[in-house]
Amino acid sequence: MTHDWKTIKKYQDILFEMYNGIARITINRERYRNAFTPTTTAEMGDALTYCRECQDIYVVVFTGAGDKAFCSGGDMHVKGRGGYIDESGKPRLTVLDVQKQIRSLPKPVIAAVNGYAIGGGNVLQVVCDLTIASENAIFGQTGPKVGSFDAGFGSSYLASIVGQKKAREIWFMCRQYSAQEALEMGMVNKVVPLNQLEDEYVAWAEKMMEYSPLALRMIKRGLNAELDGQAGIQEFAGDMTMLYYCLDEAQEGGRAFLEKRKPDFKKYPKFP
Ligand code: S0N
Repeated sequence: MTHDWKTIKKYQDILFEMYNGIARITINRERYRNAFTPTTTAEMGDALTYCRECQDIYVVVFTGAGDKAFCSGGDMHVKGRGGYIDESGKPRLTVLDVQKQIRSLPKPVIAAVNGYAIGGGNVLQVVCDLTIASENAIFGQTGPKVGSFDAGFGSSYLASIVGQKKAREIWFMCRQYSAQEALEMGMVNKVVPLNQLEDEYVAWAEKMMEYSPLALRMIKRGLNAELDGQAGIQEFAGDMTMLYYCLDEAQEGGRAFLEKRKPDFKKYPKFP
């Protein structure tokens, strides 16, 4: 079944749509197996910023246009010295910013992998919180073969999912893996026939939408914090501060300062 997706905003390289609290970002470069350029990643970043701000969006889905590819990584046509060359001639590696935005987004992100997830395209699905793949999906890294690599999330976060030996195999051997193999190594959560992919990710998103957004947010923060060092702790602590600011105890401090009196923190409950 296809759902009644409504366009949120029009872009050049992506589709950005919404259905029932779910935002869907589709890389729309089918001609190039949905490879991304700096324009594509800038648009993905802009859409993710919207998703962060919008109160009506609960879950974000990434997918690719057509039935052949989710994403084939950086577009080789614009790969230059120092990065992928943007329209003004500057080299950029802006997919890294998109990866950070996905991990930082306080809402679940699902990758709906509908074909090849190769190179930076595989890293993109790896950094999403959940991955649902169609049976025709194929996963792999090509970096050492084509003169690139992602030694950040693309390697270390991958290793935290599939294990160090398997991550090294994936990168050193540049093999391609079937959806079933990806499932067996824990790189995807579920495999379904291609014609059931949309129903499946909508069902997963709608199930999560029945649950407490704040609980999901804090779980995501905690899982990230374990791996992301100080940057992860900063985000986790930021959300703790947000929650603290919701308490009367936190309000008392600021109020007392403005009223030029000593704060009275003793009246607030202390849990054992
Ligand atoms: C995906 C593959 C396996 C699909 O094979 P298939 O189905 O046989 O199709 P093809 O005939 O090969 O492709 C159809 C047309 O699409 C073009 N095309 C495919 N992929 C790309 C691409 N990545 N860039 C540009 N064009 C692409 C083909 O050329 C073909 O066009 P025509 O019809 O004109 O011949 C197969 O296509 C494949 O292997 N593709 C290459 C995949 C690959 O190697 N990707 C890795 C690219 N590198 C990265 O992703 C770098 C990582 C990265 O992005 C990064 C890392 C760290 C820090 C920053 C960055 C950053 O870039 O920002």
